[in-house]
Amino acid sequence: MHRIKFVICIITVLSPLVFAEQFPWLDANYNYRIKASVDSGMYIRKNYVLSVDINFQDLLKNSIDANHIRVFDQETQKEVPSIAKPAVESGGGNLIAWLMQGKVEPLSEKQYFIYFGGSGEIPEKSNRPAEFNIPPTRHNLISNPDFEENGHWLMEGKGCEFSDKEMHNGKRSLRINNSKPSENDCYSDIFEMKPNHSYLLSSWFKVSKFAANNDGCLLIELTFLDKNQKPRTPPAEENYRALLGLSVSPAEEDAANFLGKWVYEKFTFTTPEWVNYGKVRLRGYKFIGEGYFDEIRLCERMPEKPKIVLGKAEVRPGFSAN
Ligand SMILES: [Ca+2]
Repeated sequence: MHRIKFVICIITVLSPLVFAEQFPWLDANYNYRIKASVDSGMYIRKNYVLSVDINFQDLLKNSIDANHIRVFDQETQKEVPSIAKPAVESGGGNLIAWLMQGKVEPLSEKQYFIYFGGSGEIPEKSNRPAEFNIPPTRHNLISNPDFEENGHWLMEGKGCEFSDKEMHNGKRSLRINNSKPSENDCYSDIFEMKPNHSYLLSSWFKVSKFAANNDGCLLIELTFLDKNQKPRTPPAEENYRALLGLSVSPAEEDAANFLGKWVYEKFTFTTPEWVNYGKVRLRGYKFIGEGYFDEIRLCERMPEKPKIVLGKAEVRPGFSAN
């Protein structure tokens, strides 16, 4: 049995459609394709599972059948085992994973084409080896991160609640409505973390209104906790927390860029050696106004991985989308 490692590479493709050039169209059952150029990186890879996120909804202004997404190796001109499923981190779109078959030397380059948007009869997939299962989506440490259910968040202050007024996904988000700065807090459950590990924290934020004298931010404050689930603070420990926020200042000319819009922010960090647990607090730091949080993700990052660069989506010659 081969040992299979997984890699996630998140790339959003928003390029306009272009017409196919250079490489022949390997399968006329599909109307679109995207080239994926892979640099294998610093290690030998054996039957490595590569993956990318592609938001087909953004790309085609239309949803597609995930069963009709296939990956072809440009060199062998053969289809390789692949799977497609809804992406966990992208705020929509699909995660497409495929097998980089066999042994691939370090610093090798490979090219694949991801074909999609087929019409007519497309054969069922039959080439997936038994050990190629759906990659484990990176485990989100936050419980109820989309606020779709009740529980797992402790709210302090009347201006803090699950809300169906705004949502980035599902039907609800977390609303903080401060009539004075830093008025309301919302705390997650405590979760386990590993020391000396790299993590990615991300969230969607939305400010629907703020006071003219406001100069604060919507903030996710991740406090590291030790084996007794206790925090440390300066001066005992400088690296005692990680912060992710959306600055909300009327002094910034780009207020129009965030006001009334969902904004995605992310932050990577490494935990100190004493950390065994963590906890996040959602708040409007020095913030007066109404803000929302949704789709909070806190995931362990993967070790060194191949680089994948996606090309523009190409349209099959002779196919007209209209
Ligand atoms: Ca939600």
